[in-house]
Amino acid sequence: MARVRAALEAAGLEAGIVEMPSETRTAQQAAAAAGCSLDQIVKSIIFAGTGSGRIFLFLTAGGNRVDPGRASELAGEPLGRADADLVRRHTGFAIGGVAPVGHLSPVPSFWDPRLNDFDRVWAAAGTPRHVFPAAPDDLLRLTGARVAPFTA
Ligand code: 5CA
Repeated sequence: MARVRAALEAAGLEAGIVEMPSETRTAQQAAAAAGCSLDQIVKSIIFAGTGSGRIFLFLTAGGNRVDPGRASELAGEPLGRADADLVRRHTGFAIGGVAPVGHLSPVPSFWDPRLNDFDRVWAAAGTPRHVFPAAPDDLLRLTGARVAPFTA
């Protein structure tokens, strides 16, 4: 959570990280806790190159799913879902709390345009209980993600 706060503050964004009284491990739980629609939750889904082991971050609206074929095309190599160990090693976060920012090292990222349909979205802040709100454009800029459709 400290790395997420630092990343937000370094970008001049208000780090409005909220600890929820219930778990926010899934997008459904996060939406219920934040009182927003499912698609307003930014899922941070990590895929890895099946050969290279390189990782990629897909910032996905809560109700959408990453299409592995489209994701692989964007990455330029075949991708598969990263396992829990790989996710933790690269991001420093455990699945269920992976944040869009504050990773241990920079990761090439892609942005689901569905997220731009909202004034405000919510993302995990590094734990399965902490989330933060942001304007989609602010978060998009901060992640440096490429806007591209990659959902099924
Ligand atoms: N805190 C919530 C809302 S932001 C959250 O992190 N949601 S999430 O969608 O970004 O992260 C949970 C996702 O992790 C699940 O949708 C699932 O796609 C993925 N996941 C869950 N278990 C595993 C696993 N064992 N290996 C790889 N990915 C997993």
